[in-house]
Order: sequence, then structure tokens, then C-alpha cells
Amino acid sequence: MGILIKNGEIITASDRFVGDVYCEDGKIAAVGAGLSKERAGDTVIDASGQLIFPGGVDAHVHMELPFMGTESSDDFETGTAAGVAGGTTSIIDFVIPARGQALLDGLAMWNEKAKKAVSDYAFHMAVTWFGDDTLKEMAVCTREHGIPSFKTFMAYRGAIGVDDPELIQVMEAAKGLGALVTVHAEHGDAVVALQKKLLKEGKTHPRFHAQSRPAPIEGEATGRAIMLARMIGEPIYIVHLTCKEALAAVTEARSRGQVVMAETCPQYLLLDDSVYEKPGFEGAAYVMSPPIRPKGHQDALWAALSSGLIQTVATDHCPFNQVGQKDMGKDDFSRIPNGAAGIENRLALLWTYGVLAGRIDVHRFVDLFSTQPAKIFGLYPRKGSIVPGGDADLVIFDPKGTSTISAKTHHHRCDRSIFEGFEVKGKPTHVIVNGRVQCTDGKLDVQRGAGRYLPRRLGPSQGAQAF
Ligand code: DUC
Ligand code: ZN
Ligand code: ZN
Ligand code: ZN
Repeated sequence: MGILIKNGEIITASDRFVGDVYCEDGKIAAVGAGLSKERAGDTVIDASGQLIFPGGVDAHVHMELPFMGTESSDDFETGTAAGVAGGTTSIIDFVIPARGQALLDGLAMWNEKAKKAVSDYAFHMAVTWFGDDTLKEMAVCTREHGIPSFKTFMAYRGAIGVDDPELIQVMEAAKGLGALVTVHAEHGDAVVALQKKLLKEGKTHPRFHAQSRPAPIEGEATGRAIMLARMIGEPIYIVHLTCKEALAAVTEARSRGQVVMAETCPQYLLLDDSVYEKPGFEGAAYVMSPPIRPKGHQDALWAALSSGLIQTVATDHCPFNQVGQKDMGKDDFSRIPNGAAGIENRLALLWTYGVLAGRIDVHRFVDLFSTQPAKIFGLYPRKGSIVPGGDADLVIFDPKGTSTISAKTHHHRCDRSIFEGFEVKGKPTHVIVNGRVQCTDGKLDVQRGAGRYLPRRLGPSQGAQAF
């Protein structure tokens, strides 16, 4: 049975027109005006006055991630369902093997966890150490498992972080495989030194988390990662870029023609570090790495989105409950699990505070939300577009109406929302995932395990093609 969506305003990264979309067998079968393809039993959706976007691709999420002595509180079922509620129909999660663990053992664990996803998923592979077999394992990931992107952490030294010699080895290996290296850029040793100093002075409150990882720590690591990628001749993708210092490093590299891509997240665009001054221990909800920056950085990030300096907006969705998880760090900010929920809010926030605020246009919005992450990471045009033959992942969006984000109503399995009280305009009336309506007017109808694994392949110099 198919779905015919009639008379919607179809908006992609490049086009905008009123028309119909016909979905059949999980794929988009036709796009055009006045389609009359429907057959008996088809669902017909009148999308007059509404917008139709390609389903969102969130290229940076962590479902049930074992981290800092606990586990992120959304699993692949609840986390992907929250994504669907917010118009995100595909995710790329990170396999993060423990230091010393084989990459392929980590992959086996993630394959198992992800089986319950309600929407499609792919993986990046984190390389958390470099052993005798790592190069071989990276080749197997790329060639046999469709994982052509590798993540490295310059922070979290002693746990999942790598040192520079290891980072160089990962970049060289990725270059040989035609794979892309993504980097969490913070100067790990400097963070540890600052944490020690602050704690020694008795500074344990969540606000000192931010003080232990100031913007120069990210700027330096971003510049160093870019320099290493330049030395090796390998494209690089900077995850969750938050500050002017890091933007300066990207700007300098791009002006030389180096292939550097960057991602930011809604929390870095919309919050400032006054969140750490909330009463009591409430600031812990905003403890993530990198931290929320002082006022001034947010406008620079918006400008970088609009100019194309930053290519994608992901969420780094990594929720922890205030009660029972964040409170592990009640007496020591360095023990507060790092991360927050956000997968459900990306569309609403980018739309309201990006498009409606005049900071980005509708095509750039679709690009950041869906098309660029799909292109950069090898999912396009199956994902990230509205074309015949592509997967039928669509958001039908009613631009009318206003709602307020709250932990009381979100689908994240988390007792706090870092966007609590944010007003957002419009709402998805239908979210279609693989040709099936999975959310109608905020009501989910998802199927545990319906999500499929998405093997990926990057074209030659994929990064350079992407923009
Ligand atoms: N930062 C976070 O805040 N959480 C997960 C991992 C990371 O890098
Ligand atoms: Zn309807
Ligand atoms: Zn990170
Ligand atoms: Zn992350």
C-alpha cells in the first residue's frame, strides 16, 4: 500500500515547489504536480498549506553509551523514537570500543544494541587506541561493514581519548582506505590539568566544568587536528564545534583550500554559559563536552552556518538523568556524566531560531538538517533528498502554531530538557519513515526493530564533493 501526499510545498536543499509525493514499498516512487497514482487502499494525505522536507539525518548521537561510570539513558528504541517525533528519520551513532578492545568486538556489541531501533541507523567507528591490528580492523570496517568514517577523541585522555601519535596513525590509515576522520577537538591534557587545579581549590560546582574546558582548549585542538590532517593530506570533519577560536582555525584552513568540514549543535547555537548558574545542582544538566560557551560565540556560529563555513547541525544526543546519573558528580564536577538530550528538538529549534529568525534560509535549513550529513557520510541520495528511488523518509510540517519544549512532554528518556521553556513554531503533522507514517500530530506509532542498518560508502574525495 502506498501513500500519496498531495499539494504540499516540497522544500529541498535546492528546490521549492508545490506538488505531490507518492511513496510505495518504502521508497519514493514519484514526485510532481497532479500525481494520480493512488490505488485502492492507499493512504492519501492532504498537505495543503504544509511543507514537505526530507527526513532529518542526525550524524552525531550516542544511544545507550557506556560512559563515565553509567550509560546514556536513551536506548536505540527510545532514542530513535524521540528522533522520529522530531522529524529525524536516520541516525549515525558511534561505536566506541573500550581502550584495548578490538574494533570489531565493539561493533558486535553495537549491532546487538541497535537491533531495536525504530528508524534506520548507521555507525561511525571510534578508534580509542591504536594497536597492532587496528589498521586491519579499520580496513574491515570500511570494506566489509560499510563504516567509512572514524572518530577520534582528543579529550578524555586515559579513557577513550587518543594522543597525537595515535591520531596521526588513524589519519594515515583512513587516508589509505579513502575514509573520513572525525575529531572531538579539545586539548585533553590541558583539561585534566585544569580539572585538578580547580578541584584542589575546592571548586566542585557544575560551573567549574565549563571553566575546566575554556574555548582556547578547543581552538588549539581544532587547529592541531587540522594541521595534522594537512600534513597527511586527509580531509577532516570537526564534530560539535562551539567557539570563535575553533571557527578561526577552520576559516584559515578553508582559505588555503584544505578540505575541513565542521558540525555544530543546537545547544551551542542557542544557550550561553549562564546556564551553569542555575540554582543548586541544576547546572549539571548542561554539563557536556565541549561546554556551553559565554555570550558572543553563538552569533559567530550562526554566521558560520549561513556562510557555509559549518556544514551540518547534529545533536550529540547523549542523555543522562539528573537523578541517579548526573548526581554522581554532586561533589565533583569532573564526575558528572557529560551529555544531554536533543535529538527530538533539532528541527523545531533550527526552524524557529534559524529560518524564522532570518538567520538561514529554508534551503540551507534542509541542507544542514538532512542533505549535507547524508552527503558527507555517504547516505545520499538514498537519504537526505526527495527523489524517486530514495527512501520514503519525509516530514510534513505545518508552519502554524506554537509549542513549548519541556521534559514533561518530550519523548527523550531523560528527566531534564536543556531547552526547557523554549517556544518553537510549527510542528510535524506526519513523519514518514521508510514509507510508513510513524508519527501523526505528535503521536508516535513506531515499531521496535523496524530500523535497518545502513552500510555506507564514500565516493573518491567525498568531502570535497560535499560542498
Ligand atoms: N561529549 C559529551 O558531552 N557527551 C558524549 C561524548 C562527548 O564527547
Ligand atoms: Zn493526516
Ligand atoms: Zn564529542
Ligand atoms: Zn558525541
